[in-house]
Amino acid sequence: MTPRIYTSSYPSVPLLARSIFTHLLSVGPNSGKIGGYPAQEKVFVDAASGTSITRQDLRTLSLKFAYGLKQDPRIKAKRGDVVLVYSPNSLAYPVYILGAIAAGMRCTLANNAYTARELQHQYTDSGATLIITTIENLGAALEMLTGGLGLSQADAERRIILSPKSLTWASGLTTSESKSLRGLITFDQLLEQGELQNEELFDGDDAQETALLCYSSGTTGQPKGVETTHQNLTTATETIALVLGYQPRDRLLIFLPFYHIYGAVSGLLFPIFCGTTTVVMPRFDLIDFCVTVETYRITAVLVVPPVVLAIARHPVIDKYDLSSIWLLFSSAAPVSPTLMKEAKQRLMAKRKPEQILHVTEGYGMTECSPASHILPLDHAISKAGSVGVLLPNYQARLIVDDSDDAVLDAEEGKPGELWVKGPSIMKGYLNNPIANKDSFTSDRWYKTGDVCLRDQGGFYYIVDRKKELIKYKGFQVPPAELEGVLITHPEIADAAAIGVQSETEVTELPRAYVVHSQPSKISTPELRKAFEKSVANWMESKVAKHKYLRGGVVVIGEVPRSAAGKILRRELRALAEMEMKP
Ligand code: 4UV
Repeated sequence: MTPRIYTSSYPSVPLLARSIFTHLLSVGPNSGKIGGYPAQEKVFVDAASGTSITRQDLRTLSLKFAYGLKQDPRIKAKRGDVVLVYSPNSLAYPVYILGAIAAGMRCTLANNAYTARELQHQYTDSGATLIITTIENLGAALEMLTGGLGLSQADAERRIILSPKSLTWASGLTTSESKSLRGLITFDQLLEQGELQNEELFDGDDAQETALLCYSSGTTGQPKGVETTHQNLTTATETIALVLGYQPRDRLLIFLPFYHIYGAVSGLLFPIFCGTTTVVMPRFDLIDFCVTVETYRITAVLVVPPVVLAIARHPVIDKYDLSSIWLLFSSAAPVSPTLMKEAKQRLMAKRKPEQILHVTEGYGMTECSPASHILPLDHAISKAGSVGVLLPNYQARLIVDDSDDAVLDAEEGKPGELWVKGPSIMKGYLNNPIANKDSFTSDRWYKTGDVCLRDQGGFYYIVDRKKELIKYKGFQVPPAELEGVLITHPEIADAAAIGVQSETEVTELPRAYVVHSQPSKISTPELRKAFEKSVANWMESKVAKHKYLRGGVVVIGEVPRSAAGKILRRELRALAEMEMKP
């Protein structure tokens, strides 16, 4: 059968053979400009303190950091070495990424809420040899290196770069802490040693070299290292710019975490490419969000669906002047067209009708660095509910059956699993030939695990998720990871996790079904309830907050499995639906 291949209707962008550092921060022939924009303009601003760094600062600090990484005798970074960033958003975060990349290193970005156990998986799997962390996360990092990996305290300290407490770049250690943690390398020490010269920069044919290693569970299993190359990133900036360019005069607000691909690319790298000033918050808080929009006259915001809900319906919104926003972009999880329209109406209520406001959506995944589809601004109303059209250079197929050798494409207008192909799709999962074989066809189609419809105009609609993933407020919660933790509970014999829809928030909630190892111990409803509650509490000591079992824990007699032992999640979803009916 001839495959039914859909191609982006945008002209293709040329593929570049340069590093993402050069792409964003090269000094132009017209001195005074960096990356094509005035060097002295602010590029990142800390929302709370108002401190900022200019494009020139960002370049200089990154080159100094790169030099320190390469030259410091305690590190001597070599090309391809992996550094793990374990930090909340800050003005220093772009310097970590761009400095490490300028030194030819790969950056793996970890959730700063990870427990030592979760961190250990990413640290060992990525092959990291260094951790950049903050004083708040230092304890978990040291616990992972000493308790988890069994290193001596001195060895553990040598693997940590302590990030600055503030933009004075000092570490924030008290005198006594400095004395007891003598082995730590501090960020400010690395900045003092010199500056990497232009010609030393990693570049040229190395465009296929891995730059970022974010973690994603893909369609199944544990989180895997996604090898995002320099060319993936340079292409992503060029293609997104054609559909959703922010303007140099924009002030973008970012509270999305920089460790997730959405924050890392759309919130950190892409704005540098667009000449935008980005105002950085460490996390979302509705009041802080409103105050920041008002204070900085924010013009563009990247959000996830629960924030669209808050904007649409929370009473506090009326107390603030949010009229500076012209772009509200939602992604990372489904959002209904009704809610998008409500958010728009709410924001328009206090404005003149002629004022421009676009409320639109994009779709993608860590593996696409990050987007494959964006809903163009001029269709945001007429096609509300669609995740948009294919970005430049992308191709798509919708597959109804690939169980045998013969792959069957859906008929026009019918749903199928979305397969995508394009130059911003990851090189592959790090050191994971089995996952790569399962996720890519031999001719490089990537199987997204999302079920999609395409209308005649080329607009795509996500209608279902075939893969195992649970999404809590846009964060990945891999069921296999929850199950792996649950079965280490002394009284749990088997476990399965699914996502259930929250009734009050626009998000899925992780829910676990567990089998008690001695059912006679929970023979009354009271004992069973107490056990379920204790399991939910126990999980809170094991996993990061977004993985808490907010959707509940339910004891069952047996986890439904196929003959091959695969958990039958559809059956559990049907069960949950019945259980949760009012
Ligand atoms: O791997 P991940 O956590 O990645 C993301 C990335 C989101 C994007 C998308 C477009 C951008 O421009 C951008 O900057 C960031 O979320 O999770 C990938 C899975 O999340 C679901 C879907 O199941 C993906 O496979 N998902 C992502 N976007 C949407 C979505 C959406 N708009 N509607 C429904 N599901």
